[in-house]
Amino acid sequence: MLHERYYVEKEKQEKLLNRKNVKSDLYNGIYDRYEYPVLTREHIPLTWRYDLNPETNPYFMERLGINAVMNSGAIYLNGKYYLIARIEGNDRKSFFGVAESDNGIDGFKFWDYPILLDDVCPEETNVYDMRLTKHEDGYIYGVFCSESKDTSVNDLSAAVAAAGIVRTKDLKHWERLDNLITLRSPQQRNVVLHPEFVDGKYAFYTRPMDDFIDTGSGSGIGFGLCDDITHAVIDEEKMTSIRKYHTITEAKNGAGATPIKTDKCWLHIAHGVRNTAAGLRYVIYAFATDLKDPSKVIAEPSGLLIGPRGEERVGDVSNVVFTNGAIVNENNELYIYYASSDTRMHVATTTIDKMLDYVFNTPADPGRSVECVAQRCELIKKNLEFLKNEE
Ligand code: M1P
Repeated sequence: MLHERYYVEKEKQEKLLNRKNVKSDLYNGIYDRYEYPVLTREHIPLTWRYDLNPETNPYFMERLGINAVMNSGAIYLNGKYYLIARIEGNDRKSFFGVAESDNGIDGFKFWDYPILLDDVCPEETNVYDMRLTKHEDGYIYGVFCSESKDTSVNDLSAAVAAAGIVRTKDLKHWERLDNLITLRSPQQRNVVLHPEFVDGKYAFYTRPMDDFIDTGSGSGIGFGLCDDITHAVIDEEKMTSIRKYHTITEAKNGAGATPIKTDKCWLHIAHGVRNTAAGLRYVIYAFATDLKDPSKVIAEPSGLLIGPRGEERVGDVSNVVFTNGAIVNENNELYIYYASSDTRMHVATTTIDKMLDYVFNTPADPGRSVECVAQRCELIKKNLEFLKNEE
């Protein structure tokens, strides 16, 4: 017989899983936000957390608790919306689980088991933030951060970040490939595989780093080519979207969702980080690159696309929004999945048309207050004249 509390928790969870999401009233014309997160730790199946047998768990205690569900890769397959969520146990170790929804805004349910990766790196301690790429070679690739202890220095918390690579055709069977090697960058995080071959090679967006937290001399989102995805090695990394002084990317930035091919450009949705007295602040921004040369930035609107708002601002790592997955469906509707404060997952919805309008028609950051005011005065002047003519 099951513990009576099981039924209470089960009912609570069913209610959560069946709750309809509603658009929030925050308006900017660019995208819609939603009232409720799409995934939280409460979405994790009870079977992953509790021992359901009252003989071995008489108090119905969580035996393997979950702390957070966040930074999720996303993919649209056969009319369903899938998130490969980063799930963090109470033990601080992250792993991946597949959650499926019919409409992309609510009803996400985890499959029965999390993903058990091949144990090919004995030194690997933690894995997180998978980006999914439906590549033209026929595979779905997952590129994620593979973190190990840095044993070369006398510092208990020193770590090394590398890009792990897996591939699948069905999200069920995952083949682990060699970690990416970047010959000129000691560490990598936020690596994303481009969906098409470039010059006949696999192309990666990288984020060169000198250190685990600080990017140091790394000046932005890199781009590099490699011949063999099964033993991926990148020599040269050229820069795409670069960090700039006194902008949202001053401290660091990183590729986010896998770039989306449109009629006009590759659309990128990435993250930028700046430092504040309250610590690092992570926001989401967008830019466009050339269809023929996906490393060449052709438009970069000023400032942030999505910033942490309301309760999104608070969590395990507060003042953070972070994306590593977006979906475009057959109606050219865009679902941007983002985590808030390393704690829960949300969605913002828009369309490809709106995003193209946003990236190409939002003015670029002129770089200095006086020029920003001039930019705004020009808009106000045009508006006042327009209003006068309308009245
Ligand atoms: O805590 C905020 C984010 O920090 C890291 O991002 P970045 O590499 O740009 O600093 C990542 O570890 C990410 O998982 C996390 O959400």
